[in-house]
Amino acid sequence: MDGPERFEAAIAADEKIEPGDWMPEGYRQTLIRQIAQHAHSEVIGMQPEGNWITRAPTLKRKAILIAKVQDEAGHGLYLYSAAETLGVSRDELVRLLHEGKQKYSSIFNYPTLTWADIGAIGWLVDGAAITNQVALTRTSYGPYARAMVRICKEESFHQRQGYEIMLALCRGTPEQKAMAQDALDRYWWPALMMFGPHDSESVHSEQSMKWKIKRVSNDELRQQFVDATVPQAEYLGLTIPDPDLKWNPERGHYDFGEIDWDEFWRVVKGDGPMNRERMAHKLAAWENGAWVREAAVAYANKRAARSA
Ligand code: FAQ
Repeated sequence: MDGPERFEAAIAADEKIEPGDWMPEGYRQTLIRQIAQHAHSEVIGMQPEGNWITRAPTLKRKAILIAKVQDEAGHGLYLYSAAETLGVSRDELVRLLHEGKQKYSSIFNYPTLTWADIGAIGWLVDGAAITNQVALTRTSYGPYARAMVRICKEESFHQRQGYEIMLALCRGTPEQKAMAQDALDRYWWPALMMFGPHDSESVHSEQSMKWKIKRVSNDELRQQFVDATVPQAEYLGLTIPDPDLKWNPERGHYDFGEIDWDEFWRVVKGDGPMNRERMAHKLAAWENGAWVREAAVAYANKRAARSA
């Protein structure tokens, strides 16, 4: 079998495509785009939660939050490494992000106004991320699928710590419970937007599903997330801010209202509440860290020269 035939046979047989294998250029480019966007999301995603490290309510909460934020940096690194197996460098991907030519998830363009937002992010944002990423553990590209397995284990802990923050607030004073409700009110719809446009509007889905890069569609994943999350909100005694949310016994799923797609596209195109701040912070961190990168390269060169 030649390269293209072998590729098609491997996809049909649910086998993984590995870095040295022949692959269509479109497959490679789609993976680079998606994995890079995913990696950038993990890195930019450290900002909203990092905002609360100095103000976490107890030492224990602070230690947990620091560990979580560090995990997100680690996820970014696994993902950049997975992308590098496709023939791009991490520096190139970071440059594309900084020039606004690659994206990161819309969700990280919303502010974290109260401590309850840290609970809502763990519960809803990590919850949505896991729903998507569990499906991606079966993606056809080997290095991406393997990165997902490890990331999902960590996201699962993140989701639980967020839910536990919400539980503590909901069992606390009326003011604390109101804070939890307010965080849910602000984060519910942006969390649903994480799954991307409706399948009928999704540019890449059809081809990505054929290549088994995506295994479950945007709308199906969103539905899975809603179905899993509604009972969790009920257990907390919180109300999901959607008057159209209702169990549909015929479908065996919750029906839910329409996302504000104008808001979604505004945020994706750079005009969300925090887009400018997130990128400005990212660029400043990159510039301020230049001396560390230079020192690391100089050290590596010196060691290499010594051992030569
Ligand atoms: N935000 O044709 P589709 C995390 C873009 S989890 C921004 O449907 P596709 C963990 C899309 O790129 C978050 N842009 O695209 C964490 C495309 O534009 P393009 C990251 C979005 O790729 C938790 C256009 O719209 N997870 O970070 C969004 O087939 C807590 C048309 O869309 C992943 O990235 C959006 N929400 O499906 C970290 C998962 N949705 O590229 C810290 C992997 C769509 O042509 C704290 N990615 N767009 O210019 C995926 O599964 C897919 O890429 C989708 C989009 C489902 C996001």
